[in-house]
Amino acid sequence: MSSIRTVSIRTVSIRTASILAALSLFAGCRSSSAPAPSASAEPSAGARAEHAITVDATGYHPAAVRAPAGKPVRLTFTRTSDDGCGAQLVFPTLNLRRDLPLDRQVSVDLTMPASGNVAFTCGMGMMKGSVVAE
Ligand SMILES: [Cu+2]
Repeated sequence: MSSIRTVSIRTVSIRTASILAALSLFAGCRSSSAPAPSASAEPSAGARAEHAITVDATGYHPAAVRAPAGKPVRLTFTRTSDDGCGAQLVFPTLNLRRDLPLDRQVSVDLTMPASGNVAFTCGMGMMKGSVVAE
C-alpha cells in the first residue's frame, strides 16, 4: 500500500519537474536568442520535417537523417546517458552550440541548404551526425 503511494507521488513530481523544465527551457530560448520572428511567419509549420535524435555514450541515433533541400527542419535531441561527451551539441557550419541537459528534449530549428548536408558534433567534435539535404 505505502509503496504504491510512493510510486504515484514520484510520477507526479517527475511530471511536474518535466513541465517546469520545459517551461524554463522555453523561456531561456526566448531571452537568449535574437528577437523571435512573428508567429504568423510559418503558416505551413505542420509540414516541416522533424526528426528525433537520441544521444548516448556511443553517438547520435540515428546519426544521419534526411530533410528536404532548402526547407526548414526541426531536430529534437534527447541525451539519455551521462557517459560520453554529448552534453554539448555543435553545428560547426551554423556557428550554433546548444547544451543538452540529461533526459530533456532540445529542439534545433534550421533551414536546409540547397544541397549537401549539415553536420553536427559533440562539444569536442568526436561524435558526429548529419542532416542530408534531399
Ligand atoms: Cu566529444
